Amino acid sequence: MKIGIVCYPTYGGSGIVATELGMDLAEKGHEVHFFSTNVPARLNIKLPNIFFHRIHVETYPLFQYQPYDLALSTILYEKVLQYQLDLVHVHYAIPHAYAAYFTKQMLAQKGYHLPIVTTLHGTDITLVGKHPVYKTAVEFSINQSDVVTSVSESLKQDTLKAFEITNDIKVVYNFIDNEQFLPEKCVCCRNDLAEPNEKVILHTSNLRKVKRIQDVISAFNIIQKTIPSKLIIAGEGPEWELADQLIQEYGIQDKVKSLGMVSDLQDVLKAADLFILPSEQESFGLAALEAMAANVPVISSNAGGLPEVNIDGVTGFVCPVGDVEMMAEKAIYILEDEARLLQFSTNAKEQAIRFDKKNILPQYEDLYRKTLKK
Ligand code: GMT
Repeated sequence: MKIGIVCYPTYGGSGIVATELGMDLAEKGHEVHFFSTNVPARLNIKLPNIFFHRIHVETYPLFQYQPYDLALSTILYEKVLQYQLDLVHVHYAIPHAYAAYFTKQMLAQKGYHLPIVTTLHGTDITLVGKHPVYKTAVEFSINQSDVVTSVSESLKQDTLKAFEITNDIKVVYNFIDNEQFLPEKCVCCRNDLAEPNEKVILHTSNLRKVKRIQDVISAFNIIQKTIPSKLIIAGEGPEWELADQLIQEYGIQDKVKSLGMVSDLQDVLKAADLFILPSEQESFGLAALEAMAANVPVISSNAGGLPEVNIDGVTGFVCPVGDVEMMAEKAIYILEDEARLLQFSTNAKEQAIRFDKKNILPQYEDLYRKTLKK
């Protein structure tokens, strides 16, 4: 098939999922055309079967906000015709599903049928999409898509609650390539991060408010009083200053290391003993799945789709949002006993294998094929 993929190029989860999906489809022999404002963070455009089309948004001083969706509709229209694409798969509804709908209409004028697949990723529904200023248009574009998928059952239910949906929503979980996570611990990296007798507790995110980075610090402050440990934070974002202030207040600056944006995240994951993700909202929690693929158990909140990924008492623990005492207590329970830690880490890996790309990719391919038959 010839598939167009529209995504944001940043380190956000939706861009990562779209990129990994596109590269895997290309490896399977499909022709994949990426549309984004920049080359997506993890995209290797040198790979065969991969094309990249930049969405160039022309700036004009009259506009306070530049019309990104018009630029996207236009380039989609041109490239679909030029390369005779079979379908377009948009990641993150806003405004991608809306722009794709207009491309579809423009192409229909030429007698060209373009199926649109829309994947809902989370904040396009739970934070931004249901806001009254966007709701009607988001609802319309979801209902006009030929196929709609959501990355968890929880997100599907949130979508059905927030909008009047007339379309079927298929749950297609996010996935991981377990082959990228070799079982050996990355010893060199681990030695850089902590002393041999210390445990490595990891948090990775874009440090936005929704990630509740203050809960990561507060839970770690309790944990480190019982378990010799280091907290490693990978990622950058607007809440870092607040987190840093809290670290100073607790006086734990020598036990916390911020790595900023990390390109070799797999090595850091492999060096970790425990992953912590206390988010306020999380439709899936791709970061938690990446940790599990590296044999790392997870302490998470119970927000959104996290309980579908992190199985309470098996791959880690699921705690109420904001309950840092419980998060610390469960973390200590896992870390204080080596045999227990090994059991949780084995369970985490088994769960990651259930979400392997081999199991998830064919689901997208089946959906694509069905759109072509419509
Ligand atoms: O909010 C983010 O972390 C980024 C956001 C995105 O759309 O780029 O992530 C969402 O999509 C990811 C991939 O499907 C999910 O794993 C994240 O849970 C989800 N984030 C939220 O729902 C807050």
